[in-house]
Amino acid sequence: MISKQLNKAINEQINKEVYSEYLYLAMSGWFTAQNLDGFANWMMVQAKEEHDHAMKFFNYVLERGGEIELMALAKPDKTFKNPLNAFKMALAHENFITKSINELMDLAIKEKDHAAKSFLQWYVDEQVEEESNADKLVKQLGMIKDNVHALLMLDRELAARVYVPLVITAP
Ligand code: OFO
Repeated sequence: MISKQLNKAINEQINKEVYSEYLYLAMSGWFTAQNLDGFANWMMVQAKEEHDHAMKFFNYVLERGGEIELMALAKPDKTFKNPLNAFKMALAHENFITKSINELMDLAIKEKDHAAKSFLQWYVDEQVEEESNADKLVKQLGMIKDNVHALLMLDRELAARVYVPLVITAP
């Protein structure tokens, strides 16, 4: 059984993951409005992955005999200065999520909850990829600057990203 403290912290993390979904959905909508459909696709795939991250936590809480308590969602921005600015925000957000996952892991270690540690390791590893993906795009957009041709080439590349659903064990 999961401790009350870890249960509460994971419920808060579910909110952060659903907010991530919300944020990337907002960015996807904005990119579509800018006629950058590849960027919009990348963000839409990201939003779906965030939903999976939330659901993986959701099922885990129930599997460990805990209680789900959903919290109010914050409102993400609806417009972004430019593509680089949007990806800088995405990277900053992923850095924040990594910190939050690490704090969950610290708590599981403190509580000697080995099952939670094993479960959380997936998120620790996932965050390496999350930060790296956003960081790469921040760097590429930094190189592109105002070069519209290069921006459209990157847009084509990002159109190829495909959503692969996460296999989540039901409680
Ligand atoms: Fe769930 O990893 Fe991004 O936020």
